[in-house]
Amino acid sequence: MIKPFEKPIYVTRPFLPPLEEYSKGLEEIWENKWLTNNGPILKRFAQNLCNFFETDNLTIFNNGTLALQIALQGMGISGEVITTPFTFVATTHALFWNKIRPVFVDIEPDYYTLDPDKVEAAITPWTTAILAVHVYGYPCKVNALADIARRHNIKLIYDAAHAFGVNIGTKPIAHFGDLSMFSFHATKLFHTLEGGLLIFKEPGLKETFDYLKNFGFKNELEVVMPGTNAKMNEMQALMGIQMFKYLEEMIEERARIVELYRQMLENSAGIHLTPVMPPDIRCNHGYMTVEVDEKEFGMSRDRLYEELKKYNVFSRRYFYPLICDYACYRSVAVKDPLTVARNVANRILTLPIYDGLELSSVEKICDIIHDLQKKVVLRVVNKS
Ligand code: T4K
Repeated sequence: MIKPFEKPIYVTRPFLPPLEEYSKGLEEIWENKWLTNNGPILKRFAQNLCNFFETDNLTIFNNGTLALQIALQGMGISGEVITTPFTFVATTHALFWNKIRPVFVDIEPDYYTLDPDKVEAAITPWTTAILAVHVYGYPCKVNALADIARRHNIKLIYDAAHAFGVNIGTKPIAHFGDLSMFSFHATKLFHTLEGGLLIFKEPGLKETFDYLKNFGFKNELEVVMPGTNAKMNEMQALMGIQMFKYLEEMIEERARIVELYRQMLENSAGIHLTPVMPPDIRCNHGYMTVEVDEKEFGMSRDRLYEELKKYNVFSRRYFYPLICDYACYRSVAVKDPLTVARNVANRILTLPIYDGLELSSVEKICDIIHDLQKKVVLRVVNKS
């Protein structure tokens, strides 16, 4: 009989630097009395990001959603955009806020990213861009998508909210496509409490994005476009600077957690793991996903999700339902049957993974999953 965890085990917990370290950094803010509006700490954080991504073509925001909205607006994207229904709802909201029609197409079954064949089939004269998502930090099929975008002369935009620290070969994932958006929300591997980042190919976009995030101000007297307020403040930027120090360590710790989950779950009937990533991909292990096959496992994903709660384990069904099934998007016409996306959304479960999650807790979560399955099998045997 496995006892529930004494304290809740959430799907994620934010990493926090030692309190003394963050407090020390706060002293500078108290000294400066400069809290937001492109302060000195934000400028330093921006420089750190430029070094990390080896580009000057970036700008920082107060969250990823506004960053993506501003990206679409600043790039003049309009008409139809081909995108995935298997993502966090903010991806589609950013299109909606720009009065762009989302065209949902299916994903591929291994890593749940847009299926390039489906993308190509959905292009119409109104298509202006592809908005693909490196969901869970699993890279999209970047070469195939780039080829489609080039041949059809449309933009390729990545929602890379989950993909900070992911490399393809020797290149950071932001190197691919016309633009990438990263989220620095508290639930992300690399966070600034809340925050977002755009990295782009076209250097001229920086000025536009910087205007758009600061009300459109060019200087004290000139407003050159109807912008909004999407600026990051100094306390967020301070967190970002301090996160860099721990990034490698965090990714390594998560890799150990993923390895243990994989070892313990790989032979479990009805629990399907994503294939191991090709060796040229450097993962960030932001999420730990499994698919639950109801017939093989003996219990539905939803039931497993509920049963785990009884043990104080709070997994999540990222990303269920599909975006096109939310009330606010049901009126969007969807031509693709979305067969893979529907199947995955009904089976996917994201298990706890975060800095500080003990390996013994991971073992226990896997033991609970095995135990729940044994109980179902026993019940079936006893009935027959
Ligand atoms: N695109 C994609 C693909 C995204 O996934 C997201 C955000 C965006 C765009 C938009 O980026 P942002 O505008 O957020 O920068 C969470 C996050 O709020 C959201 O940022 C994230 N994706 C999404 C996948 O997950 P919820 O509603 O599931 O979060 P919540 O509050 O239920 O938190 C999950 C668990 O994390 C909690 O059970 C406990 C733990 N937690 C959470 C917070 C906020 C903590 O321990 N401490 C905390 O401060 O959406």
